[in-house]
Amino acid sequence: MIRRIDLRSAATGRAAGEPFDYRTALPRADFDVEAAVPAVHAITEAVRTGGLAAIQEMSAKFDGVEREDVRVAPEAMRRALEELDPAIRAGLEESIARLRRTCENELERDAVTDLGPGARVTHRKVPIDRVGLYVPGGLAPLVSSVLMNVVPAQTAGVRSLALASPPQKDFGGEVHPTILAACEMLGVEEVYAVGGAQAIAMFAYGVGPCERVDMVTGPGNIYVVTAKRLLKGVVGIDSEAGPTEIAILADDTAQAAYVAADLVSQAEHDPLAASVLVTTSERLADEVDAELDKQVSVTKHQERIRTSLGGRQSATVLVDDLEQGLEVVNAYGAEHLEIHTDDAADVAARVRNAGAIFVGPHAPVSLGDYCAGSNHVLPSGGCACHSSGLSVRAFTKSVHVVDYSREGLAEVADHVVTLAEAEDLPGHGAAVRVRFES
Ligand code: HSO
Ligand code: ZN
Repeated sequence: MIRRIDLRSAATGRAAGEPFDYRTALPRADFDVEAAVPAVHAITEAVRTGGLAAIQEMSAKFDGVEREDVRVAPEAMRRALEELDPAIRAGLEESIARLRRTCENELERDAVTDLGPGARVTHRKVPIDRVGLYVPGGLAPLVSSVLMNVVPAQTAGVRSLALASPPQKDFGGEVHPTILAACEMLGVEEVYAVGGAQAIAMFAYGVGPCERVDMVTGPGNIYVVTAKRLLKGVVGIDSEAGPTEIAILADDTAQAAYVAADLVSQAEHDPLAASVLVTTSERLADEVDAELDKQVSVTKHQERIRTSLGGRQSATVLVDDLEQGLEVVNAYGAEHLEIHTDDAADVAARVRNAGAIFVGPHAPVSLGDYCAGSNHVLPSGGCACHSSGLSVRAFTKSVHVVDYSREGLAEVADHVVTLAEAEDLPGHGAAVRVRFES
């Protein structure tokens, strides 16, 4: 079901330490944002010029829903929470409580640096004023993504939060009730029944009842991701989250049944999802193959799981040793990386590139998806090599505050004048000198 790539030196003829292009050996799924640009540009432009009427037209066309008022009424939100299954509520509460604890602990203080008498620079942390959160719809709406966006935003101190999610035909044109219930639990009052690229444009331009936001966050399909790319600049964005990915680095101490279950768990999201096992053990690779056959045949979303595991983006990769395994996973930069090895914590400490790292046999990605206290909105498509997942920091910006007295300025005045002259910008130097002319 899953293809095998043998990168051991006996197979490649490559000596240890010789450079190798692991990124080419491990291709990503086709998630062609460029190809979606013309269609998405037409949508965002229609929203910019046509306003609310354009959004309503698109909801009718794409979601089969006609709504006069795109904002969800407070009664609908209250009702959704009243009718929420108590077990789901308990799960959401636990998830929120754990996330809050990690978020509060991650809050960064202002950094104050005294550089001499009367010379102080403060790196002040400031929450973003207004944020728009996008939550995808569909038959299984990702209610957990509401928490993953809202909790760090609230902890960061974001003053104004709006949320958009597609109107659901099956729920009378309303946003999915579980999403509404989660919003009500979290105190998010401004919710729009608007989906897709049109929701991102509504946030970016401020359309109809929705005032423009400063930043848009949250996952979405190719149209949502493309809209975020097109509108970046008009509005801030978190990351361009593509199809989900799991990589597992394992040696022969790993349990095949756990490894297979975790590969299946992320393949369940999307036919384009990537599941990659990197292992030093051929025996484990064979056992995982057998487990995958067994587990996939009894799982619910078999069709998309088979497509995902059988796709070019998924593979079992054989490596000589953990050294090479680490080279592979660092080059790949998976959204989620599990470590199933002896001394898993030591191995994990040597990983530089991953959206989130799950250490040992009892930290499956699905724990992180719901209840670990970590965030599940993570960089995919190799972006973990330069970007981070969502956290309090994503909802915070910083500003340098420069606070110098006459004495502090005097200390560096000559240097400023010299450097300004070196750049042939004498006006810059003069702006300092004028302060010392009697
Ligand atoms: N694994 C997904 C998040 C998610 N899983 C939501 C279940 N619900 C991307 O990190
Ligand atoms: Zn998941």
